[in-house]
Amino acid sequence: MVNVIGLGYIGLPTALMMASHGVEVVGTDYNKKLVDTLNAGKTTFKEKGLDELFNEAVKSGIKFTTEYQVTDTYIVSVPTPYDKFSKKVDACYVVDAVKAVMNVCPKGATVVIESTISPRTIDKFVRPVISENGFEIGKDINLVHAPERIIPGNMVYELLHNNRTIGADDAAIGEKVKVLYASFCQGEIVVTDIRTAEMTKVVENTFRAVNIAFANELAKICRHDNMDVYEIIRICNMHPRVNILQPGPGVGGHCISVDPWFLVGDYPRLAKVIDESMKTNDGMPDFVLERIYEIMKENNISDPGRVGLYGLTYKENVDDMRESPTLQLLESQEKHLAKGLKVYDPFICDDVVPKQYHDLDKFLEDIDLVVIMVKHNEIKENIDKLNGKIVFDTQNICNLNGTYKL
Ligand code: SAJ
Repeated sequence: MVNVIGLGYIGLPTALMMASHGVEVVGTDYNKKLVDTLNAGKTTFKEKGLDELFNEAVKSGIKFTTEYQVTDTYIVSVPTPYDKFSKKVDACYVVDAVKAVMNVCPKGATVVIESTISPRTIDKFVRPVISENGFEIGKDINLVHAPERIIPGNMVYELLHNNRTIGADDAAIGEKVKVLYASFCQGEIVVTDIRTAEMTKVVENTFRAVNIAFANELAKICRHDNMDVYEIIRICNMHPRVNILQPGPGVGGHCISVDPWFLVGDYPRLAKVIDESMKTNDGMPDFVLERIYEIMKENNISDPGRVGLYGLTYKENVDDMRESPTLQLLESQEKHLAKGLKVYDPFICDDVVPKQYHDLDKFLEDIDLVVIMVKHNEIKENIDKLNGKIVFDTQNICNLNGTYKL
């Protein structure tokens, strides 16, 4: 039986996927409310295909509990936030989970860490916990790092099809864990050592952060001299060895906006390009805010209440607001200008969106300037409703005449 610890954005789909492929799975989370919701037959976040997968897993007998199980395999998928000051990974949740596992696990158990961690986190924080509990690593407890790679919005497909990395001290244990993941994963599964696995995960997200920063910097350069960044990128990308990403209002989520800081925190004198890239991306919400002020001025809008931000999530078609550029912009706005920008997001129904704006038409009625922050399908399908509005499109999806771009 596999005990999956942490039933969040990664742990839940992983547990469901294994269960629906014939693995006996018990999911454990210390959040009783979350466990109760799952036991009541409901998923805890919106994701394409997740409800169907959930139903299959339940049929196959998956169980959810707050208790850690006595078993031979544990998969730890708890959050790893970073410390905003030191820029280093905060492994406290991983450490707590491994401590709790040590209290119940029998000798011979394998502990797989799925959470994203920076290189050496296992050496510095996880190995000591195991030793302190009187276990000998490699003899009593086997340690593995199997970082996840799935993208919110397409998690179910990517869980099935992405290649994966498994880092283990002992290749034979790596191969054993590979068989477990191969129960559902159709991609190639590479077995390597733990430090390499730790590093590859962070490097993958850093690669993307640096490339997004490059696109964002181009957007700023082009704005400064009135050039069309999108057309320039489109043409450059026709070169066989050039593939520039798209500029945007900032980088959100818990991965690309976070993981690269681990490298800056650990190697401050070496990670220069990464440091600058992260600062560039972090500066984008302020850049957008400045553009909003310029556009307001140009159009004689003095009341921020006549300006509406479309989209609160960190990217399109998900309900996840973590580190979202819109939230960063709103925070910044509160510092610089009177509050008052209106917000709307079809995926967000809590108090962040005033009740009257649970509907796109009502939101649009009350504003003159629409700022497209997120390219949800909803807005793409309703672009003609923006006719007659002043539009600032940070996502390059609106071709109405006079649309302002980044
Ligand atoms: N973004 C841009 N321009 C682009 C692409 C993205 O501004 O051209 C922005 C998005 O709007 C968003 C942010 O970047 O705010 C990140 O979005 P994303 O879709 O690129 O990635 P995440 O954070 O949802 O998921 C990433 C993925 N990593 C990589 O693509 C290397 C995913 O595979 C990882 O599993 C995930 O991080 C993770 O958990 O580490």
